[in-house]
Amino acid sequence: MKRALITGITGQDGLYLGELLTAEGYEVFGLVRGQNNPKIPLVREALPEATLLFGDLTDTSSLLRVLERSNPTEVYNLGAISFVAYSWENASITTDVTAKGALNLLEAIRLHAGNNSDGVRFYQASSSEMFGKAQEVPQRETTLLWPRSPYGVAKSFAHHMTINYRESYGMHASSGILFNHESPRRGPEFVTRKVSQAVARIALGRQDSIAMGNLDAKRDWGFAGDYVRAMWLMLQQPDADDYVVATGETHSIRDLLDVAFERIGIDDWSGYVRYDERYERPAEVDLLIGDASKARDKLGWQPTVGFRELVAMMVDADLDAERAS
Ligand code: NAP
Ligand code: G4F
Repeated sequence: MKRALITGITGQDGLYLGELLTAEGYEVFGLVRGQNNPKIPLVREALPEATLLFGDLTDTSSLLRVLERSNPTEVYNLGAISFVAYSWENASITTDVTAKGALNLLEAIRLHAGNNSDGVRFYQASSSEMFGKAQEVPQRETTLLWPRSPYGVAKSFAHHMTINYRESYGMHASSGILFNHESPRRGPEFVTRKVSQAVARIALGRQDSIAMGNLDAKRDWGFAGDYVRAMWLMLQQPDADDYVVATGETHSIRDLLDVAFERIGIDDWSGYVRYDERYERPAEVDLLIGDASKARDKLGWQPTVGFRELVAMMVDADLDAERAS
């Protein structure tokens, strides 16, 4: 039986990946931090068969203990401080977790696996945020990295360290450069979920308006359930490599508002959206759009959920949740 260790199992992607790997017959282990993590019940409900092990990406000895206990054939490093806006306020902890945490895990795997470091396959959750001030449109695996946030810088370090461990030690270490992916499980701090929750509450008369920052930024948004399949496919390849995972379509925050409000029958949302400069960022990533042709050709991966369907799925899920509360 294949055994997978997932860091970040309490997050959006961790839950979808855990479900996929369980369906594929894996024994799933999840790294959970904190002495009383409030998301544990959520994980136990979604993944009743998974074994949760306590540890933290900033604590290498805890990672070694978790590796010994789980003895995984595949390790997926999804753990990170992942909210870009927060990373300016907390650049040092973002670096400790998102950058150095990946190094801690790579090093722990190398020590744990000894001469058999090729026997533990590793996935690093790299990000399109690394492209930052994008030097090419669309962005692909070879596009120069120009990160614009402490988070982007931290992810760039982890990305290069993953490549370095592959080249230095022959590790089967792959990096997925994933563009934004969303779902009803997305954290409410991210723009898609912030909008879907607010729109659901506006529809039910529970909220008057929504305060937003830059509406002109463009993102390549896909469905998280599709993207975790790409992670898994990368680790099933004979050789490790790096892949862009994206839909190849880009939309502005205005487009997101159009589709979300349309879903509740409102064509003109201007009276419901307030500008609030507190949501502006010190440096913005203006345009992300990915070229996933390598993932399509080598992994046979392609997205199944389009932008409109994704936004409708999120608004509908939040309407159901609001009605039930
Ligand atoms: P998420 O929902 O924010 O989940 C982040 C996870 O990291 C949570 O489980 C969190 O645990 C865990 N974590 C935070 N600090 C940790 C620490 N010190 N030690 C161990 N675990 C820690 O993120 P996501 O959307 O699922 O994304 C998964 C990964 O892909 C992240 O690395 C993210 O940066 C990257 N990524 C995401 C996207 C996207 O659009 N979603 C795109 C590209 C890359 P707690 O629950 O305890 O906080
Ligand atoms: O939803 P966001 O916070 O996501 P962002 O910054 O693109 O980062 C996400 O995707 C990355 C992949 O590219 C991941 F690596 C990262 O972990 C995360 O999952 O913001 C999207 C855009 C930004 O341009 C932001 O300025 O929305 C703009 N925005 C405008 N008003 C807002 C708001 N973002 C948020 N969160 N809240 C607002 O009120």
